[in-house]
Amino acid sequence: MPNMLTLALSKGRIFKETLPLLKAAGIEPIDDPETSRKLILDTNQPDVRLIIVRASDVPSYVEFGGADIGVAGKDVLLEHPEADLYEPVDLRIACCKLMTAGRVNEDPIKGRLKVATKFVESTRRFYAQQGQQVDIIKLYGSMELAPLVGLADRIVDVVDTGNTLRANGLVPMEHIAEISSRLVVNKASMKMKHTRIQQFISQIREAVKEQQND
Ligand code: PRT
Ligand code: MG
Repeated sequence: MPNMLTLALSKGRIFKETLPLLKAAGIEPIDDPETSRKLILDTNQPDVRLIIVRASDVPSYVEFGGADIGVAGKDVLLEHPEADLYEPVDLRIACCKLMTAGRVNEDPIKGRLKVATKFVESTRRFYAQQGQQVDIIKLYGSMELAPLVGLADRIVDVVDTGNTLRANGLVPMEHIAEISSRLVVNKASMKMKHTRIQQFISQIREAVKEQQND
């Protein structure tokens, strides 16, 4: 179908929180990705399908045309400042904060600060703005562990309730950025499927407004 719209979403909180917005735009998936093993989900609209990708892969799928549209956390987008994408709508979902954190009773830090994170780009930028030289250690998950075993002095991670930090004897320290999920759009798709995508964007914008008023 030449005017097919492919939407890239990640499982979990982004999928759950995007569903009501899609529904308001008249789009409902046929299968539930939490129970289905399918990576391509048909919807009630024959010209719209959803693809299920890793949260951090959404920008690549959309930039390089594997999907026309995607939903990505701002934390993920900040790691790809060079990505050639439109970012037309703040969906105001999956909200959290990008923060530094460290041990509750940390010893005085000697020498250069060691910071463990999967958000290398945002971390580099944050400490550069502070004029502080740091060593960044790239991790792919369970960052909270790093300060506990002496791999790093601090971590940079997204924080919602702060329960995960607390459970590991860590405290949030500096606030780096407010995070929410954004609609992202492939630039060529925006040209080629302009009418359909503009319609989708305005429906989603309306749905976001409605949700804010609730
Ligand atoms: O799992 P995968 O490696 O594929 O990717 P992911 O972990 O980035 O995906 P997912 O679905 O967990 O998160 C998708 C997006 O949700 C992120 O890119 C953020 O924009 C957003 N988001 C909002 C969050 C949180 N809130 C959040 N709390 N992402 C992760 N967390 C983590 C947090 O780091 C902690 O480990 O959830 C845990 C619970 O948080 P607390 O503070 O409530 O304890
Ligand atoms: Mg996860």
